[in-house]
Amino acid sequence: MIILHGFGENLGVKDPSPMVLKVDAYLRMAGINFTNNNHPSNLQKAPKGKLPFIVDDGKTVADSQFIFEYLKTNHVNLDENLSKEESAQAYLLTKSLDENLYFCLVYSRWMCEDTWQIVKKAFFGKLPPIVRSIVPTIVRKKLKRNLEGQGIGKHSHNEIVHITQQSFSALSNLLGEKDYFFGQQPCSFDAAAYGMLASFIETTVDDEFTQMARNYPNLVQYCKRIKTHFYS
Ligand SMILES: N[C@@H](CCC(=O)N[C@@H](CS)C(=O)NCC(=O)O)C(=O)O
Repeated sequence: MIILHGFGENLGVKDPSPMVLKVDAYLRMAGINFTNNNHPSNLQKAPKGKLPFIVDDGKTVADSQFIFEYLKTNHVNLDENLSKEESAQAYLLTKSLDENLYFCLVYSRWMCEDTWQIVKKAFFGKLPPIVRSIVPTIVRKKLKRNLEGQGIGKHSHNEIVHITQQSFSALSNLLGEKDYFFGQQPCSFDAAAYGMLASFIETTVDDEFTQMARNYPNLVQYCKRIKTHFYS
């Protein structure tokens, strides 16, 4: 039985990490049996210091991309009905969310002052008072450095809003009236897209970034469709 290690429900979503959500979605869409092991302390056990990771009968696989590859080879390949060209597109589109839109989400949660106050309370509010007064600032500084190193953090606020808007607009145009991005059946990119879109659309956070995503009716419907089919 596969055990998916994540942070656990927060900010109104099953997991505040879009990477954990995307693996959770893949497992559900593929109908693979699994259980969740949810706790922020999983981060200390994570082989690469990041979540998600899975353990399957004693074998540990870390990183959502490697997990997808492992699941495709050893369990169910959600992309088996895609052509070679479509598979390539699904891979590159996934990377666009992982390596670009993801960092806009991190910026919105950790760097925008109003949202940061909500996130700080949600992520660190239960820590003992002294730890609570120190740890959030340290983690926030680390993330600021990461965002600058990645590049997104070098842009102005308005430029990051623009980049985010471009991603939502492209996703909305790509999905159009279809049920899933590549047709009638979900593929690996739908798991990745749902993980990322749910982080903006289904969260209780209400800010400029989440409002932007909620302005695309077909993306909102898409999340609802996946929730109904795979999470009820
Ligand atoms: N490339 C990794 C990225 C995973 C990742 O960035 N996880 C974040 C949460 S979304 C994390 O664990 N961050 C904790 C940290 O960096 O300390 C994947 O796709 O799984």
